[in-house]
Amino acid sequence: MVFSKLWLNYKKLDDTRKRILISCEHSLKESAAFEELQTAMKAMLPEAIVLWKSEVFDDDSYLIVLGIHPELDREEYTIAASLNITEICGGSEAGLLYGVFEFLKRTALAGGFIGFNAQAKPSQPLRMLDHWDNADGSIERGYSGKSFFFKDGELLVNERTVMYARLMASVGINGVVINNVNVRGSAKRLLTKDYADSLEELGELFGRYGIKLFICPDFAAPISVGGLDSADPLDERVINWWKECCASLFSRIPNLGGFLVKADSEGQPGPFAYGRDHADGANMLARAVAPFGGLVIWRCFVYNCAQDWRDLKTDRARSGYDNFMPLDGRFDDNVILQVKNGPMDFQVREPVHPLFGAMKHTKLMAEFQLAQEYTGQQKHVCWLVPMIKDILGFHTKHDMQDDRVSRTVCGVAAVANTGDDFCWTGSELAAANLYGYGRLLFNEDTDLDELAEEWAQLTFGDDEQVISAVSEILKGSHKAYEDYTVPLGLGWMCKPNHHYGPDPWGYEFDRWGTYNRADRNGIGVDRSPAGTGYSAQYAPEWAEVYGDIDRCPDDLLLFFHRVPYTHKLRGGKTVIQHIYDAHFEGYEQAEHFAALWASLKGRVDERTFKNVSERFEEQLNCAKEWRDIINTFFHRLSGIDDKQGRKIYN
Ligand code: GCV
Repeated sequence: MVFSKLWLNYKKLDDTRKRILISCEHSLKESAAFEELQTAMKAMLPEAIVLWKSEVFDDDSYLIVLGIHPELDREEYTIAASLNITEICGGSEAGLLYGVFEFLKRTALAGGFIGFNAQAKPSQPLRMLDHWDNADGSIERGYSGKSFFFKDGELLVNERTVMYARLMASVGINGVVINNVNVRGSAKRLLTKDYADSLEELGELFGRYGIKLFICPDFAAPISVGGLDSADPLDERVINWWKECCASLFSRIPNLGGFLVKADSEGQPGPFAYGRDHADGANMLARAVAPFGGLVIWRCFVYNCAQDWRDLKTDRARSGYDNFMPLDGRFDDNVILQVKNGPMDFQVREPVHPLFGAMKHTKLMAEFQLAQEYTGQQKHVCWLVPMIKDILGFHTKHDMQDDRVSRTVCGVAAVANTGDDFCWTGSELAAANLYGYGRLLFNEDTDLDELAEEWAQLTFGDDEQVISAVSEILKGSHKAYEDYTVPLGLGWMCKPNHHYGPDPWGYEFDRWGTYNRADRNGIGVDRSPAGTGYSAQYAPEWAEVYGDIDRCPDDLLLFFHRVPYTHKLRGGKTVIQHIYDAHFEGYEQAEHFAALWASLKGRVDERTFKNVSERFEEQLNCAKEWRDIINTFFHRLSGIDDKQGRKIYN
């Protein structure tokens, strides 16, 4: 099995010491923290021997003391490092492991042992990755090969899953959902004895790295695997079926964290079929997992996906709030509602979901998508971490002490961008999303310039030119992608179904509630109070700003308002001129990034160079399509020329 170690590919240190001494209680010798340290030290100091609790401490030794200090929080750590001795303490084995990874990271970046003190605990309690892996080995919206969790219906636990757990723990992930929220095929049987042994084994492996295992159950399992004729959450037979199912599941898999559920959404079964609501459905499952400390994470991605485009009143953006806000306060304590970052569906630009901060009596989690479904499918570089940071830092203006999104949630999840290809993420550069996501959730104040450089150095080595080029590419990539694709928050100008490449009217006459309403007079969707009323779902301050065409931020203008092409943005340009400029400039940026990457030939290894170069070639072809199709589309509709007279095809 050949796969990259990504940022855990430790390089040799500039140090000649002959002995690494690891001192700890006997019980910690079996811990992942100890093992990680051992593995890393062997790679960093290949000539040294690694010993446990040795007495021989001299000038030729480096001593690392590991301990558990219960007065620290469970996932907290402290590090006191010097040139000869380092002491790492955790509030539990998980905290200790995070401390060890932090020590290793700083040592790797410095190229040798250094003196520093650190104390940290995660900003977010729940830091999850959701895999959309199907039991047959395919991945919904997967751009990195096949699943490494499933093959032909079988659940895999092997070297690759061990490496996965190490990588995830190293950036602080503490919960992983292994299967698709659309539960298909054999995945419906995950609840049965068929998967008992492999789930137990995977659960144990994850547990060793501080990661809870989650699965997506089929809401209709009482029918699909239980043989009942109903999945009604208020039916006693159904309730008992789930209770028994969970009792046996949790007794077999002690490290099971619970369930993630997509119900009544895009064809998935749910409580609506029985005239029940989402609180009925979620609470029924929550009561079945509660005796085992389990959680039910219930998704709010519920909307009418059989809409008529002629219907101008129904607004998909409203649906999450409309469905769930009236249920605030009705969910059990162990239910968490998982809310996508925006009201539509992981577009390159959307407003923050209005449920954050609004549901004051319900636990919420934010959901992002590292899999770049709408952001270039891991062929285009699009570093999403700055966007995630902005959204988590967004002030909801709801009446609360700290109104930032990050403080209104008890966790964050992201759809994973991994698969079984050599580099895990299709493009080697897409791993920066995985790394940055985890690090940001652990420390939401992380400096993004440093983060980009740190990832580049850990991944590609110490060459300054490589680090600076790669971090420049990452940092500018989201803006460039937004510029050459969909303007001003409009969304949905991609090709239907697979969502790659431009098609300005691809979703215009469809059933998904995804319309831009472009015509010769103007563009955008009126979601102000005079339109669909969506803007009123925000706290009053934002409702006023978003609802007012003159105060709405430029980058969301067309999400909230319908305007003529000659409408002036707050920055002074007309909408149409902005569209032309952004598309030409975005493409030029992509060209600049490709050239920067090309300048690294010979400075990164040949395979990596080829992997990224091929994707840049594709990115440029596709970006040119976006530029020319979108510019031409709007030129034809508006009849207004580009002031700079650049080439637009007619
Ligand atoms: C897993 C979008 C994607 C679907 C995905 C869905 C969801 O609609 O295109 O593939 O289904 O989101 O988040 O449930």
